[in-house]
Amino acid sequence: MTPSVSVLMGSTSDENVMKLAIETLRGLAVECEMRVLSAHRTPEALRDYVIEAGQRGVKIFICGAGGAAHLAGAVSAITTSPVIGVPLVSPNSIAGGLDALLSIVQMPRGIPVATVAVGEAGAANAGILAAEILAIGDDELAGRLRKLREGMAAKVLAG
Ligand code: RP5
Repeated sequence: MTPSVSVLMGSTSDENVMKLAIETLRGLAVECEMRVLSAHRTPEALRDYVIEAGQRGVKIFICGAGGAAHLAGAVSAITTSPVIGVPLVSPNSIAGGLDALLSIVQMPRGIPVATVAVGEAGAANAGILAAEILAIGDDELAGRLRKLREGMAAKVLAG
């Protein structure tokens, strides 16, 4: 079965955080695939992959990158599928990932990237957001998302 979601990251050094997006998607029974591809180190391979993945049936791209984080914007330039950007803290980050946050969130008009929080919360939320987009046409997935929310509420109320 073709995965519905592709989880991309600019470097293997991003994997520790981006695996949270994958774990979140798997927890919701959403098929996904993962690739390490860089907008600046492997631009041709990135373009080939995004086109080929779309042809295979991948519907949403989650992109995590740090520093001058242009992976999500580059992917959004190639596809009209929804792109979710996760700003990461890289070894050369300034201001705790503010550099990546601004790079990802400040896309020029016309080429959108849905930007989530910096780091682990953002990676997990990217998985949930991708599932929520898919759940528009999938009642069973919508039910699993409701259960996830109910579990969170129960934890809070249990103190
Ligand atoms: C970005 O540069 C990557 O997404 C990573 O967050 C950062 C550092 O990459 P490495 O130098 O660790 O490969 O492109």
